Amino acid sequence: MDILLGLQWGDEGKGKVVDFLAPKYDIIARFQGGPNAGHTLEFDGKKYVLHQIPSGVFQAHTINIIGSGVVLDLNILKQEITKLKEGGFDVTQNLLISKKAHLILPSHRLLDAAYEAHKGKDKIGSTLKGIGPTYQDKIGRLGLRIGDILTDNFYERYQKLLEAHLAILDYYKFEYTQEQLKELEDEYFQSIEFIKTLQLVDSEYYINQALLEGKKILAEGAQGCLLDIDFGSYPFVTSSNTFSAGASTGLGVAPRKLRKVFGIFKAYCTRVGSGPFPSELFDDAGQKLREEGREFGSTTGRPRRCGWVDLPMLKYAVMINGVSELLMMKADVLNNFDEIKVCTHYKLEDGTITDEIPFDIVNAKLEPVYKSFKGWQSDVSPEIGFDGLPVELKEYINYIQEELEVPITLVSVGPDRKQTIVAE
Ligand code: 2SA
Ligand code: MG
Repeated sequence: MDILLGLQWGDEGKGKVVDFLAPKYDIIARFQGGPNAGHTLEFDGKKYVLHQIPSGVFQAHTINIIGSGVVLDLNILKQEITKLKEGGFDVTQNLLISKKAHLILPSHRLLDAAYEAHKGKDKIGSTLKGIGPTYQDKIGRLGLRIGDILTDNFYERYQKLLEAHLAILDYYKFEYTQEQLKELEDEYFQSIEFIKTLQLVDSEYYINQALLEGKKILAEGAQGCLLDIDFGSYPFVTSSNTFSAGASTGLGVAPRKLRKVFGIFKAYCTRVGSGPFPSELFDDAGQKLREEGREFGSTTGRPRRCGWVDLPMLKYAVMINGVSELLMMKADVLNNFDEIKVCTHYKLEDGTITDEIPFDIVNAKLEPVYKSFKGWQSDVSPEIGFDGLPVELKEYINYIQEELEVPITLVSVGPDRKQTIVAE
């Protein structure tokens, strides 16, 4: 099984690359996260955003699996499936959902909002999709899973958990109306009936059997490695293991069956939500990156924070993920820049220069140390191939791959499937 994951704070372009690589795979599987993800794909002049459904759904022969490590919002899943169907893609035949995936309940979403309000100015900047509270219940051994909707006592178990959630909402003095909750619940129970008609499976058996049969599987990461619950800038992280080992725990595949790790990063860097971002730009260059890169959250529409590539972060990501190939995305966004910078080190308060991430990254006062590159100042057509890339872009690519000691094997020069250049 190969893995594709983001090496920054998400939105690196995972959806586009999974869709591009999908013809080489039999199965695409999501292993963590939920509707907080927004994977954007463009082809034939149309744009699609997927939240919970794996990005292989546009390939007729690819099986798509929502693995046990994912948390699912059934309303959003129903909406996603319905919208795809309206667009001419009936995904239900090729979509398998793990019975062990945990359910995001309507009250988890209210809890998410309550916790964020309680944190005030220290809020995480959550997508408010109920991700944190659902993983909390999973780890607290209180949660409900997809397979539970098929059992007789589901409703009683739902009620019991709901009561506990309502007590917490009272504790936080979170205001909501009974109508609001009822509306969410009505839609939820309708969605449950719809989801029951889908293929709910023991996905760990399915995947391991497929591996025995020599099928090729790609695990599709969501968010980014720097948002990992254990290795990200805690507490400004998401609530799952977004790094490569998460594919093992989130799908039930043994570590020794993991092979390639595709690490994907933007030719610059973005972050949405709160938390440290040493190479963030607050000037015209940052604004230009946001505009040229259309950097707005694909789930929430929030403007994304923009900055230069951060090598210490990427080195860390390469280390913990065991990245075997690097894929550089959105290089075209830099087409019209005179100067491009890379943060190579941090200067700490005591003057130390380091390329390691300090433990207290959240409070550390560090200054990025930059190396400057000349921009290529031209459009890059996908037809020119790797060898035909502008010299300045080649220099930029060479520097990064040498520093990270991993080859860059793909450069994306536009949002469309076709705007992709692969190294021979
Ligand atoms: P959550 O909702 O509990 O997972 O939020 C916790 C932090 O994780 C960040 N996060 C994300 N960062 C980038 N992209 C994400 N997906 C969407 C997108 C986000 C959007 O594709 O643009 O539309 O705003 C994503 N999901 C979670 C989040 O910002 C918090 O910092
Ligand atoms: Mg996204």
